Amino acid sequence: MGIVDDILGGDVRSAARLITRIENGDTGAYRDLAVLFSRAGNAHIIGVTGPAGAGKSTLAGQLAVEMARRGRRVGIIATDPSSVSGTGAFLGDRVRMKGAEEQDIFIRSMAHRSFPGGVAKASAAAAYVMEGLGKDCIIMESIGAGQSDKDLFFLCDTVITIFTPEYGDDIQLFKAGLMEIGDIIVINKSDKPGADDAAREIGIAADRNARSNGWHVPVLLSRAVSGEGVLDLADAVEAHRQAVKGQEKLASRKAEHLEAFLTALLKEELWQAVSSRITGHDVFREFSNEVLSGRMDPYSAVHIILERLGYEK
Ligand SMILES: Nc1nc2c(ncn2[C@@H]2O[C@H](COP(=O)(O)OP(=O)(O)OP(=O)(O)O)[C@@H](O)[C@H]2O)c(=O)[nH]1
Ligand SMILES: [Mg+2]
Repeated sequence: MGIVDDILGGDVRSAARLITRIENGDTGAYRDLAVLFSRAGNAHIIGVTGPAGAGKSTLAGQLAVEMARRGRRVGIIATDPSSVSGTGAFLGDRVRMKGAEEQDIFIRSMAHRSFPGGVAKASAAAAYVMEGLGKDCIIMESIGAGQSDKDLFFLCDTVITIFTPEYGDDIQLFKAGLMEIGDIIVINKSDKPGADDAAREIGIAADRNARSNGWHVPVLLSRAVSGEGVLDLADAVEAHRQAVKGQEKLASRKAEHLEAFLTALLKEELWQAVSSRITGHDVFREFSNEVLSGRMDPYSAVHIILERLGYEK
């Protein structure tokens, strides 16, 4: 039996192995991925974003357990800002604390490596593999990079944006960027002072950002460490899924997202393919010396390097 059959049969180790191969850029694994992709598309993909330390992992873990209690088969894809990846031990510990083992939650952490959207290049692939494994609810935690997280919507049907009462006016722009993509907004750490004020203020801003699809963005309070607010969050997640499910626009939205993801992936692969060739080239060294010695500006240098190497526009 091939690895795809093993995965479709529910073999967790085969799933983990295929994800690792894709993460390592093993193109030999793409044939297997293609089979899983052709069967995927029905799982509910939930993105979790928000500033560093807002409680994304804690809340994702709590939500995962609650969704599993409601009968969903849950997977979690966490994004690790460092370059090492693995089984998501840290997040895993949190979810395990909640007794996730008997809920059969599949957890995977991926190295970010600056891919757009605050997730990893192989995160989408991991979702296809998890769906093959039988997961119908996949929670994806982004690194919360701010503006670039707008791209998270590529991959997700429902995006949860988490804030805490600790964020003041100085990050309005950052907040606005993250708010725009949130289908559900959560003010976590509601045990801290100012939570009600933050919820009110963000609620007003959310009303201003009303969606064209008629979905009203709820602003919820939570205390992820104790699990308070998680039931309401799970209700909101289910309500959002129902709200967008029946819409004609859904198919075109999915197509639009997939095309945006395709472009992001192409950009990434193109850069990987040419960057080492460029930076290792004599021409690069020659003109980088020109810039470092102050004889040429960086704009002219890049223009000439690309021209010399045949990449001119
Ligand atoms: N007081 C309080 N602390 C919380 C709450 N939720 C999470 N924390 C704590 O906040 C810290 C960060 O939580 P994480 O879940 O790791 O946050 P994160 O957003 O995933 O962090 P990064 O992935 O590192 O950006 C941990 O020490 C949590 O225990 C809460 O509701 N109240
Ligand atoms: Mg985290």
